[in-house]
Amino acid sequence: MQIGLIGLQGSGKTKLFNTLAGIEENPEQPRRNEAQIEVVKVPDERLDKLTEMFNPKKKVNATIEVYDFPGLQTGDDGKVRITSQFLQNVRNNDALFHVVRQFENPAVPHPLNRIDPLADIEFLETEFLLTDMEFLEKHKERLEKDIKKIKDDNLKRELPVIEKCAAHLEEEKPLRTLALTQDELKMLSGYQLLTLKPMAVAINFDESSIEKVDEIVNEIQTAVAERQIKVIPFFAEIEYEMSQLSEEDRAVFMEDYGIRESALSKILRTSYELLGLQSFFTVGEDECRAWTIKKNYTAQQAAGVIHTDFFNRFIRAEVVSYDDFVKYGSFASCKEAGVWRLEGKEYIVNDGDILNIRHN
Ligand SMILES: Nc1nc2c(ncn2[C@@H]2O[C@H](COP(=O)(O)OP(=O)(O)O)[C@@H](O)[C@H]2O)c(=O)[nH]1
Ligand SMILES: [Mg+2]
Repeated sequence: MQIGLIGLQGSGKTKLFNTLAGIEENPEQPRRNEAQIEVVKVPDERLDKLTEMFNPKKKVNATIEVYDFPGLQTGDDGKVRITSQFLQNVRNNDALFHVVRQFENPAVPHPLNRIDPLADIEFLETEFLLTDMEFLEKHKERLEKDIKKIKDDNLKRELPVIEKCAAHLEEEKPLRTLALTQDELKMLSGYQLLTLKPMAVAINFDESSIEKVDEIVNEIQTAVAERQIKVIPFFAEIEYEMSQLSEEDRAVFMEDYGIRESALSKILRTSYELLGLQSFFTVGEDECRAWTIKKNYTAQQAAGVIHTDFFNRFIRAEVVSYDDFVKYGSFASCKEAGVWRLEGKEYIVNDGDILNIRHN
């Protein structure tokens, strides 16, 4: 899974990125303005508990790739430019986090000289909408020409889908709010349409506005709920300082500031929510490991995430839920209690299932 931090320059993306990745900033080094990627471990208390119970040689957390992209800047005309490089960057991500600025910092001017998160959100949403419209218009023309030239049923089937998307955008609605079938989504998947991407907004507050956080977040969430954008607050500067502390000191620090959940935890939780993801576990003396899958995955599909061979040679899955396992303490006790199950390939995996795949 791949998520990208995007937004205007100076909104706090790199600060957030460094916090998520646990990178220590070097004040001597000038800030770079290029894309960076870091593989971030997904913290998981259930995996920690299983590791404690099995004492394996290795613990392997699920991971997520986080991208920090260069911020959008104003050109000579004073307008912010969406560059082709930016669009290229954005297209490869599964979900986007638009970092917008609520903090005041005269030393770092906002590219449009305003502190107005909603206006910043509208700005990028409009740009995305226009980009998709333009793409679909051109694509439709091409499609219509091709349909005349070659008789291809797939092309013919695609045309009404493209038209439906274009009509939705005409109403100024992002494509993520359009009801599309699995089939239709598959047709569109190659085009990497921007407004089809799951989107969250992360509002960067400073310590002086901690009391206003709930009010501002509620207001903005209400304004963008219709567009299926999820809004989360965070505190780039404070949380960066925190990320450099020991775990104990961090807890005290969070308490002092009244921060209930770290930026990392919020970003991950939101990503799982937006993308419809969940975890399952594999356990043993060698390794305890968390895996990320889509919510409706079957046991066979989950097996395929571990290894393609497990998908191809799948026989059955041994299944115990995490809660049952912790309650009974071992596979033997789970069997005795009747909560250990053998499931076939169509079994829909639940969040927190412990799986052992039988294959030939
Ligand atoms: N006061 C304050 N400054 C911040 C905050 N977040 C970022 N900054 C500063 O704003 C500048 C730009 O931040 P950066 O993360 O590089 O922004 P980016 O362009 O979005 O990557 C840096 O000097 C940060 O220290 C914040 O929450 N409060
Ligand atoms: Mg940056």
